[in-house]
Amino acid sequence: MPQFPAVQFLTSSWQPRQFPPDQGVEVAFAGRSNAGKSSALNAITGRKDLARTSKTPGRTQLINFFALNERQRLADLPGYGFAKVPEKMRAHWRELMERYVETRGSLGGIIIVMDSRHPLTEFDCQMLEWTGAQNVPTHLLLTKADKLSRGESASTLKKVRAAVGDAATAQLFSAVAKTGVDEARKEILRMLATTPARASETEG
Ligand SMILES: Nc1nc2c(ncn2[C@@H]2O[C@H](COP(=O)(O)OP(=O)(O)O)[C@@H](O)[C@H]2O)c(=O)[nH]1
Ligand SMILES: [Mg+2]
Repeated sequence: MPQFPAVQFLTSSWQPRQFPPDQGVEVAFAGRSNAGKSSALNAITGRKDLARTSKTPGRTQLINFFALNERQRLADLPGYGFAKVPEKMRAHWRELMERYVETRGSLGGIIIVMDSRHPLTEFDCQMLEWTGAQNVPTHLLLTKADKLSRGESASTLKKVRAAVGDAATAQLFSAVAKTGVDEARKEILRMLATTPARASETEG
């Protein structure tokens, strides 16, 4: 399995003006709370505790940025879909995410992490709407695939691919069984090697 380049924590941002400079290229991870986003990030980067896994979802409303080098970053977007969170926090989440996807010129792609047993929730579809509207390349990780039989996971992948069409690519993944890690790394590195379509507008 090829190694992923070493990543370093950069900063946490509660609002857009705290984001690191909008230069180079960034790949962001999104996902409903508890989908397995932190576990996926850790498996992909090969770091046990890069992103904290949690049993109390929806507490963090920050975007965490990690640097691979001076030009390439990963962003861990706050989880969404938390039923017990106050409306005020939900509104903050919505505004932060929408602003991020709409204005981040260095955004080279988004990975949407979904529990393969419950794919394409309302929140995933909202993300797909934002990335589609901004033409941000989108890749879906159907994680916790170890919880499904081979047949079930194959049919889930087929259904999800049919549902999203050209809007996103999709793959099966498991942080526990470490399946799909190579495929995910390749996709992320491919996104990080691009020049985001909107980058030229913000960079000299
Ligand atoms: N079986 C299985 N459990 C997983 C997998 N990924 C995450 N989990 C579990 O799902 C729960 C939520 O995971 P976490 O990574 O914190 O999700 P996040 O809220 O999306 O960041 C935790 O109990 C994890 O141990 C996986 O691939 N397989
Ligand atoms: Mg998490």
